This record gives sequence, structure tokens and C-alpha cells, in this order.
Amino acid sequence: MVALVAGMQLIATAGHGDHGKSTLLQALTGMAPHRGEEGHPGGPAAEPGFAWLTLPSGGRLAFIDVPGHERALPNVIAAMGQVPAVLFVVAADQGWSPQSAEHLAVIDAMGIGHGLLVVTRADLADPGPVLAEAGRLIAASSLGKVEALAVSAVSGEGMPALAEALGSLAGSLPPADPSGPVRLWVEQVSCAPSRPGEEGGEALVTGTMSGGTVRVGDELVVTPSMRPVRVHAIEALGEPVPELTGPARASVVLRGVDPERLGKGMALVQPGRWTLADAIDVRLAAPAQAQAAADEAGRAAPRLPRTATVYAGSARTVARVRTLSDKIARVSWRESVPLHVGDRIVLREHGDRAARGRPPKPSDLVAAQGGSQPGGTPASGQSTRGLIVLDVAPPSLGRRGSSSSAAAELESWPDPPAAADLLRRHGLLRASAVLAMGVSDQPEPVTGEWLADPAHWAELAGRLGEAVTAQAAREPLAPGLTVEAARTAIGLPDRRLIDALIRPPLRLRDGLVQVTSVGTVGDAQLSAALTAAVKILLADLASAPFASPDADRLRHLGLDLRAIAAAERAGLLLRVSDQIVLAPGADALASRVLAGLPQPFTAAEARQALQTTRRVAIPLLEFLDRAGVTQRLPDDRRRLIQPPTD
Ligand SMILES: Nc1nc2c(ncn2[C@@H]2O[C@H](COP(=O)(O)OP(=O)(O)OP(=O)(O)O)[C@@H](O)[C@H]2O)c(=O)[nH]1
Ligand SMILES: [Mg+2]
Repeated sequence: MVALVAGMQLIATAGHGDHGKSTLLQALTGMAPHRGEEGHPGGPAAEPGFAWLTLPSGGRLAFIDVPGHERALPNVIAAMGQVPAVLFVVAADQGWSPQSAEHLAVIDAMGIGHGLLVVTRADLADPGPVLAEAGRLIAASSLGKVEALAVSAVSGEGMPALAEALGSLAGSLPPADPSGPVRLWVEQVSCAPSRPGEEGGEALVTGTMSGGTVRVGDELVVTPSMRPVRVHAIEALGEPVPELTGPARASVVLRGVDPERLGKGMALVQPGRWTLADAIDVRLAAPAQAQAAADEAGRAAPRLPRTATVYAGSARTVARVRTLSDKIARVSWRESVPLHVGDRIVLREHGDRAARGRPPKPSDLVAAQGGSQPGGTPASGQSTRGLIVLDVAPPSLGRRGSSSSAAAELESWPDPPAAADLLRRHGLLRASAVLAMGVSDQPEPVTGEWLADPAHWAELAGRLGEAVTAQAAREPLAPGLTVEAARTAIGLPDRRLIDALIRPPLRLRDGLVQVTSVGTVGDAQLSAALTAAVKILLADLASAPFASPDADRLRHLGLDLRAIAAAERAGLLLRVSDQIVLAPGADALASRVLAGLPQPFTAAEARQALQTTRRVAIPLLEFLDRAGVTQRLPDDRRRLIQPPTD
């Protein structure tokens, strides 16, 4: 039966060259660890191999067999970045060796927490001392104390116990997350065999993904160009499969892309699920070994260089490092790399002196292939630093002091940071951007897809209020601030945020943000001239509350329509119609007067009772009708339907 989904657990080997890693895998799996797609075991010494076995549980355990040559270190880092566990091999007759230390430093930098120690070639020497020494060194790394076994791939001694230990290791690994975001780091590219009758470019890409599910027919994008490609076929563990969940190593046939345009260091990613980062803020992972050594020597871990090589997946790039504190740094480079908050990446000092101090060039984003970078292997694992990505779209650091406050803030973040942490830093973020940062657990949006930090949101509401009242003070006659002007005033990226921020005393009317507050606020905002004019008017109305000034009187007082509207907004006047202006509360007074009339009453009776003219009485009655205070009957008489309030 063909497996519908070729799931697998991924483990990388680790250990110095010639210590017996590949031989061990061959003995375990019965297959010579393939080196790449062509699978020639004798292939380039720097390329990792691949082999797998079926566990008694039915699950498959696949091994990325890294080469132990120092030239292969970039490939070792690429492999370690994708696996949850390692099989650490040390030869009984060779003992702990330089690449054992290098590999352990990489494992530690990546924070890998699962593994086995296998002392091989136990037929050639007593494995005891090596088991003890390697066990002690490994225990000081992120692996901690691991199960240790001695084996001989030649005599077969210890192999059954190893198979059993691998089974329980596989069982202890974190379960796959099929709904996770897909990022398949490209390791090898070749032309896919052409099919009769089919046109267009096809590429066969081999790579590793740490999670998510790829299906035949999916559209992915190639980083950094973001060119879309279609998955035409998937092959894993030697079989074609319709879908594949990571962690996995797979070959995919891609449609719509010229193989020439693909290469190691690129990645196939799910659209919208990754941030293409060219600057990140990171926490320096405390190197267990270096830390232990530093504690012993009573000094801090070595400082970061200003330029270094950053390894992320199968990509590596020359990067600028700005140290923000002893725990936090900003790392930037020219090309874009698909990253998430919480990703572990590795930074290494340049071995290449010529590269030191030179600004990174686009061509610096090169595949992590072994040996192509001259002198890329410093002598000590101390120069390998693990970085925990905290922010993949960090704000620019301008002023002096902003770097130390940024560091202080980032130091307080948990690993991995949550949406609330990112929002506290950024204030406002789109939900889609936060998802692309790798954070799917998100708070409710404030509007549309906008997420806001609660404190920042409250501050924005305050700033909007200030912007509107400041404008009202500056231009008392203006009817309010346009939404766009309000957006610009408080520097928001989207007008819809203004709508969401409006709450009393702010209101939105006719596309304008206005303050509805009355009384003293209004007094303070109106110009002295307008306030004086309104006072004169109110003095007139005090003795004859329904004797609205006529047009001439208003003109002489300088009260045009805008001025009257401003005074009304400030609660200083009651505007019955464009021509009729009374004191605030005149409507309540009118209803009390009208309550004294026999019901229903005519307009003439009302005019007499109110001691006013028809010019005022008719609009006032209509105003009261609209306000639901009076009701106009079919015979044009009215009755009071709302009892007067005092
Ligand atoms: N006697 C003996 N020889 C072994 C054993 N395991 C491996 N060897 C030999 O050790 C040599 C190196 O083995 P490999 O498996 O190629 O070592 P490796 O760790 O894969 O080396 P690189 O790929 O270069 O890192 C070969 O000649 C093997 O035959 C063992 O258990 N006993
Ligand atoms: Mg090998």
C-alpha cells in the first residue's frame, strides 16, 4: 500500500569527520546515506546525505547525515536549524575532536534539546573514557544529559539497543503541526524530467521544512523574489506523495519557474505567512558552554563583532550587527530572508579578514554551501552564537538612548514573544502582518484587521481629542476636523482607525470629527469677539426669550451661519432654524408655556402665548415637532405629547 502521507521525524547526525556517522546510518537503515538527489554516496564531501528507517511503531525516522569536515560547517548549521534532535557520534578510538566541539556549539546555538550520544568504533578501543568525556561536554549544552550508547557498526555490537533508543527518542519529539506555516529551505535544484505534451519550466527542488503541510497543487512563493510557483509533485522517502507535513525532507517538482532562477539559500514559503526580513532584533542565546567557561573565568561572554555571517535555514548572509546591550542586538543585511519571531538562527564571526568592515552586498546572500567561503571556519566554537529572533520588522533606532530603551524593552520579552509584546512595541499592527511574523494567537482587532496595544489605543483616543479641540480653538468657526486631517494630525496609517477612535465627547458628522462638549469647553474655544456677540444676544433673549434677533441684528453682531453653528456646538445658542436663534433651553421653556394652553392649540394661540412673532413661532413649532415635543394634527393644530421638563 502506498502511504498517503509520508510523515517522518527528522534527526541530524553530528560529529567529527571519519568518526563513523555514515557507516552507522548504513548499518541502521540498510541504505548508504544518499548525498542529494542523484544520491551518489561518494558525492561532494561537504553535502549532507539522507537515509531513513521505519520504526517498530510504523513511523519513519529520517536522518540528515552531515559531513564532519570543517568545510561543511555551513551545511551542518543549515541541517541543525531544521531538526528537533541529533545523533551525536564520537569514535571510541578518536575521542572528542575539533568538529565534535564545533557541531556541539551549533547544536547549542540552535537550542536543540533532544539527542543521543553514540560512541562508535567500539571494536577499536574502549568506549568508556569517550562516553564519559563526550557525555560531560554534551550535558553542558542545550541537549543536557542524553542517553549514551557504545556501538560497533562493524561487529553490530550495541546496534539493537541503539535502534530501541532511537525509537524512544522519536517518540519523545514534539508532534508535527500540520497547520503550521510552510518554509522549505532550498538545498538542491535541478531540471525536472520533462513530460510529453507539457510545456513550461519545471524545477526539481530538494529541501527541508520544519513544519506545515505542502500539497500537490499548492501555490508557494520563492524568496526573496516572491515569485509564485505551483507544486506539481512531491516526493518524500523515495515515494511520490500527495501531501507532506514537516518536519520533512522532500523533493518537489515546481511549475512556472526556470530552474536557473532557483538556488540554495532561497526558500519556498506559504504566501502571507512569513515576513521577509532585512533587519531583525535578536536575543543572544546564552551559550551553555561559553557561559560555563565565562562563569568559571569570571568574565562575560565574548562581544559580538560588527559584521558577521548570519545563517538562517540554507541561507547565509553577511550582516551588520549593532549591539544594543549584552543580551540584545539588531542585525541587518541587504537581501530579505523569510523569518518568524521565535526563529533560531546562527551568527558567526568572519574568518575572512578581507570581509571585515566591508558593507554587505546583495551578492552576499549566498547559499550555505561548504567550502565556498574562504576561511569560513574559525578555530573555536566560541564564535558560533545562537540568536533568538524577537522582532522581524523592528522600528528604526534613531536617537541616542533609543537603543538602550529598546534593549531594556526587548530583554523583558518572553521566548517566543506574543502578539501583546509586539503590539506594545509597535502600537498598531495589521493582523496579517502579525500572522506573517509567526504569531497566530492574536487579540480582537479594534477595526478591520487592525490590532492595537490597549495603552497605545487609549493614548491615540486622547490625541485625537486634543487634535480636534486644538483645531476648534485655532479656528472657532470651522465645523470640525476632516477624518483625513485627523488621521494626519495623529499620524495614523488608515482613516478607519479614526472612525474607531471616535467616542463622546467626539462625534462624526458629515465626514467631520467634532467636539460635542458644551459649556465651559465651548467658552474657552470661541474667540473673544464671538463670545461677546453671543453674550449680547443672550442678554436680549433674557427678557424676551422668543424674540429671536432678525437677520440684520445677527449681521451687525457678526454672527453668520458658521459663527452660529460654532456657538451652537459650544452649547451657547439654540439654533431653531438658519434664521432663528434662541438661548439654550428656550425649547424646554416653550414646552412649559404650551403646556398651559388648552390642547390641541393653533399656531396663532401658540404665538400669542409665547409672546413672539409668526416669523419665530412657526419654525419653533416645527422644531418642537421634529424634537417630538409637539405633534401636528391633520387640521394643523398641535398638541403637546411630551410633558415639559423643568
Ligand atoms: N572498525 C570500525 N570501523 C568503522 C566503524 N564505523 C565506521 N568505521 C570506519 O570509519 C571510517 C569512517 O567512517 P564514516 O562512516 O565514513 O565516517 P563519517 O563520520 O561519516 O565521516 P564524514 O562523512 O567524513 O564526516 C570508515 O573507514 C568506516 O569503515 C566501526 O564501528 N568499527
Ligand atoms: Mg559521512
